[in-house]
Amino acid sequence: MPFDLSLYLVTDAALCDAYGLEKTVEAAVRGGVTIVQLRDKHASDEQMIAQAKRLKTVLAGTGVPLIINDRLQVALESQADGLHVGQSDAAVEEARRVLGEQAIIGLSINTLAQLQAAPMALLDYVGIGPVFATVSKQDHAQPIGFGGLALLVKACPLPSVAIGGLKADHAISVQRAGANGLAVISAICGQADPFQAARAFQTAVAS
Ligand code: TZP
Ligand code: MG
Repeated sequence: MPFDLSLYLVTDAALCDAYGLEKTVEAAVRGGVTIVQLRDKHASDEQMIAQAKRLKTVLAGTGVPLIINDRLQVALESQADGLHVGQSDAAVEEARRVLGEQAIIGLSINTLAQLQAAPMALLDYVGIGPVFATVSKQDHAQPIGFGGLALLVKACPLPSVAIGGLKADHAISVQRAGANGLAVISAICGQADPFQAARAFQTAVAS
């Protein structure tokens, strides 16, 4: 499946409470989200597989891929489009072997050493950050700012998406740093109107 990193929504079930996950994702995609990652640190694998299947129904026909955070088995059993792993998650090698050539596989990167150690040939994209400190990820690594982002993007042979504390106003700085897109949790999921929130990002990304 072809993918577009320009506006990457990462979900948080608690923040999507007001409308529920499916309605929030549906609105965000209507607003311009180009790729969706199901991320849930609390659900069981079974719960997450069921949620992924519901999101696949929401995304059917939109061309927006569904990526699963961390859990290889969930990605496999839900037949999601791909998997995103962090530095301490399932090995990229195993993910590629199990999910196959067609899967979209992404890896989180915070430092040049991590970038240099990444198995680029097995990956489709990297997530770079956090750009800013954020409450959406409790154990996040040291924020890198736009300067750090630019350095890592420059050293990265793959498409990249910036993450961490990003708002629509940051689109210009992310683009100047050379990243292909912005990944966002709270500035879309946690908003009273996720459609308008996504729309604001899309407008900023496109201008
Ligand atoms: N990885 C690095 S920062 C982050 C993740 C999953 C959370 C980003 O959330 P927000 O609300 O967009 O700052
Ligand atoms: Mg992880």
